[in-house]
Amino acid sequence: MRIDIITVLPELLKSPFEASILKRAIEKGLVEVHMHNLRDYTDKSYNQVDDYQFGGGAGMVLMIEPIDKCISALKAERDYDEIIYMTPDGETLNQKTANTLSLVENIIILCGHYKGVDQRVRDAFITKEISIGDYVLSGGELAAAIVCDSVIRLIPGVLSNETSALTDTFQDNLLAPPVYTRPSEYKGLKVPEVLLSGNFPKIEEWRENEAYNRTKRLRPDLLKDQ
Ligand code: 6GU
Repeated sequence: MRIDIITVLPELLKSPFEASILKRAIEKGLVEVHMHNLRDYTDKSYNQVDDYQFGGGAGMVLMIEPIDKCISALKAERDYDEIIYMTPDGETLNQKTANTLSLVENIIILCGHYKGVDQRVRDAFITKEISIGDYVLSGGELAAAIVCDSVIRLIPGVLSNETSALTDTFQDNLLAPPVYTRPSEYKGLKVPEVLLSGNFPKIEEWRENEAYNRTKRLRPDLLKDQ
């Protein structure tokens, strides 16, 4: 998979790709992530990429021309499955979207900033608009990093234990069951007996039960979605 991220703040998007699972996925060649600074695609003085909005109102708007130049340059090199715009009024990211995106070859992610982008960018170039929740961030960069993390870890071969993504919270619309590690007793706090029993069918049954009960208690809305 190849991900091209268009941003006015590439420095905000460095560190998430320089540690742990995302770093390893890149090193293994399972994903390529390329940052494009929008300011490299403007001919205006002071590398201007934004301007006041028509009709008046507070806040700057990212202009269509540099975005068009950047997207066109990328599209001239390869086909893209999705051109995503990060925006608080997009569809809320969930596990299903992450699963779907993990199966495609090439995506562009455009990060909004200030008041966002000229609406004509959204109308003419964007195929999918994603939000990460009902609150406002100062830009789409951190949200883009979250989309990348949720997608890249699902690419086959990225997680060392291939089955571990299958038991994540939200797969099958269930929260994950509780997990424990050594010691089996700490200051009187005990690990559930069944997990120490070695009876694997019984352990599986216990986990399914716990996952269901936890979901019912903490996120009953997930059970209604089925
Ligand atoms: Cl994608 N962008 C911004 N600026 N704020 C957000 C968001 C995105 N998702 C939730 N809040």
